[in-house]
Amino acid sequence: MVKLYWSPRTRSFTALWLMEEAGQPYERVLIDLSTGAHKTPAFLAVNPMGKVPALTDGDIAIAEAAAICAYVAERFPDAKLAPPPGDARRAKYLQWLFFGPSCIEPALIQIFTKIEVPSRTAAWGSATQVFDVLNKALEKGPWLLGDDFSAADIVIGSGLNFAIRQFKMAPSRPSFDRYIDRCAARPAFQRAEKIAAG
Ligand SMILES: N[C@@H](CCC(=O)N[C@@H](CS)C(=O)NCC(=O)O)C(=O)O
Repeated sequence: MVKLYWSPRTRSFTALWLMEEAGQPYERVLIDLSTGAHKTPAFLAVNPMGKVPALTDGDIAIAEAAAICAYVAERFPDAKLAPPPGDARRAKYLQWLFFGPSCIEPALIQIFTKIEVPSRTAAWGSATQVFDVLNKALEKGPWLLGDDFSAADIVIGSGLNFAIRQFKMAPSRPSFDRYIDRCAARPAFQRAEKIAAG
């Protein structure tokens, strides 16, 4: 059975929401970050970074929230969380899946630390560019792939919910508000919130 290693009020929410969308039985293993449980040899064997979320599936171990999304979407194809290989929508699906960790995360760090990086050398361009591109992609909706919800929405939706709605790290925009509302209206998102709240 799939085991999800998680901790409340962390990026684990992405994986929790994902598993609730997948609709498959899974075991949750609560990692108490205050005790250092994530730095023990047993947990480092699951994720050498010593961070949550992480997931095991029998002998397979995987970490990094977006990679976990890609893995689970392929592991449980009936959940229809990813366009299958060969489907024309798959290119955009992969692009948005990677956009979270590759562009949104560093853009937020840039805002937080106020570091100046030339946009031509920064992999994410600039925070303004990241949020402008996202705004354009989300204006139409309802999802990043149009009518089809996918694991890319879990990565981007939980990232925006965390950074913009919960922690107000970046200014919101009407398209972001509507998108986060749509994500938050999903029953799986609400179940994940209840679990995370304890
Ligand atoms: N790149 C990782 C980041 C995971 C991460 O930063 N997890 C934090 C909580 S949000 C963590 O486990 N921090 C504990 C620590 O590093 O001691 C991902 O996307 O999954």
